[in-house]
This record gives sequence, structure tokens and C-alpha cells, in this order.
Amino acid sequence: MAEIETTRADIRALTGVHLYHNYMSNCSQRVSLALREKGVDYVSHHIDLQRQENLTDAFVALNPNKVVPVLVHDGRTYVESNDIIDYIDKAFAGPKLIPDDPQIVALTEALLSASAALQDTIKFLTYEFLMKPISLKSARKNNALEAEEVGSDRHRFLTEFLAPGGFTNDRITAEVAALSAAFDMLEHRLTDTPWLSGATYGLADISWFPNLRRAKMMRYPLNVIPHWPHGLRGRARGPRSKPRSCRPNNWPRACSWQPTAVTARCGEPRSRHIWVRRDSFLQGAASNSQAKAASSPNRRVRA
Ligand SMILES: N[C@@H](CCC(=O)N[C@@H](CS)C(=O)NCC(=O)O)C(=O)O
Repeated sequence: MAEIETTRADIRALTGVHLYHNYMSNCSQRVSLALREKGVDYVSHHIDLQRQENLTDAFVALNPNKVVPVLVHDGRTYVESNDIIDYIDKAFAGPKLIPDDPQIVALTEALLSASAALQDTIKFLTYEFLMKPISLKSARKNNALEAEEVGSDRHRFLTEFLAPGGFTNDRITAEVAALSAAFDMLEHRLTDTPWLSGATYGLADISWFPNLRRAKMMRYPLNVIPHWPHGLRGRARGPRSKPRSCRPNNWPRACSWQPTAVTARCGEPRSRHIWVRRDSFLQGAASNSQAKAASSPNRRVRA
């Protein structure tokens, strides 16, 4: 369920649509995409995760899970990106992003759940393969581990991340395998239909697109998904709805989540060791996918 109660009177007094998000966050991106597709104008509140603005008292009062995105609509607060996009589809006029057909509804729900279930993997691989130098620096500078409750998921994750040897090879292998399995599933879906849940662009595409973009930023070999709908790129651009930014310099456009400066900062090798390691894990996973596909050409995996 997307809606939560907030204790913040200033939030309850808001009118219109407000998105608390981060431009690099794949979860936030799917919400921007849904708002864009429905043509909903909104006020953008950029949350700087490197500076841990998501851990401030004000933000935790908004979302006790300490994560973005959070959508506020006429003073009511919604969390969990896949629930939020479903809410947006139902709450606003514009193209229906899940048609009424019960089969498509069920398929979309399954694809959204699969996308939500992959989030820990995306986070793990982002920390390891995309933003490690920056995340390490930020976590140490902000005493991130000390700030977390012992025994919480966030504490466990940071303990592993900040351990002297970092994540173990077994762990990395398992997470890369989870990503590959998800992409195999998408490829099998897209063999039969132009969009993930059928003939038209919908919530499933919106949910998965940022995950694929993230994998691409990590230089995951996306040729393992030859049926990836290239129309998506165009779909994510264009001025369908525009946020009014509270911080104009941070968030110039709704979906410009990869401004050149960010790509240059995060996508380029900082430490040769990390990137050589990443390439061997990711290429290994891709070859496994291709070998599996070649040995069982008729296999169909359904979400
Ligand atoms: N299940 C949540 C996950 C949200 C999430 O993990 N957000 C990340 C960015 S994609 C975040 O805020 N991370 C900050 C942190 O963990 O400190 C959703 O789908 O909304």
C-alpha cells in the first residue's frame, strides 16, 4: 500500500503534486516517467543522497524508510515507487498505463513485483560497480554506519560494504546472476510483444526502464536483450510534463537523470582494479545468459 501517514503539518498542508526524489535514483526515475506520461505537472524537491539529506529528521518524518521517492498529492503521502506509479495511473487522467484487461493487470503486477524485488540487487551493484569510490567516501565522511540502527537492513548492507575487503566475490557473483536472470526474463517477454505487458507502453515498461538504464551505466552488456524496445528512449524524453523545481540547478528536466557531468563523474573508471573486476563479472554473466539461451531456444520464462 502506497499511502502513509505523515506527522509533518507542512506536508499535510501542501496542494498539488510534489515529488521528493534524487535524479540518479532509479526508483525516483520511474515515478518521474509515470508523471511525465500522464502529463502531470509537479513540484520537484531534490534530495541529495550523497549528503544524506534522506537521513535528516525532516525527511525521516516524511518517510521513515529513509529512501526516495516520496510523492505528496494534496497533502497525502505515498511511498514505494512501484506502488506510487500504480497510484499515479489511477489518480490522474491521461493515457491508461494498465489497461482493464485482467490478464494484462495480472502480468503488469507480476512485472512490477519482479522489478521491486530486484532493487536490493540494483543497489548492491550500483555501490560496487558504479559509484564505489564516491559511496565509500560519502559513507565514511558521514559516519553512515554509526547512523544506522544495529541489526537493520541498512546497517547490514553498510557493514558489508565498508568491511576491509568489501563485498565478497560469492556475493557479487550471486547479485550479478540475479540481474542476469531478470534480464533473461525480460528478453523472453519481449520476444513475443513490443512492450513488456503487451501491445502498448505501460507501467511495466516504466518500472523496468530505469533498471535497464542503470545496468547500461554500469556497462552491463545489454546485447543480451536484443528485443529491448528502443522506443523507450524517445518515450522518456520530450516535454510532456515539467517539474517546477525547488532547486533549479539540480534538476533541470524531469528525466534528465544522466546529465553529462554525472555520467562523467560516476561512469568513468576511478580505480582500475574495481572496473576490471566489474567487467569480468558482468561479461561472465552475459556469456552465461547467451549460452543458456543457445542451449534451450524454446525456453519461455514468464513474469
Ligand atoms: N522499495 C523502495 C526503494 C527505495 C530506495 O531504495 N531508494 C533509494 C534510491 S533508488 C534510496 O533512497 N537510497 C538512499 C539510501 O538507501 O540511503 C522504492 O521502490 O521506492
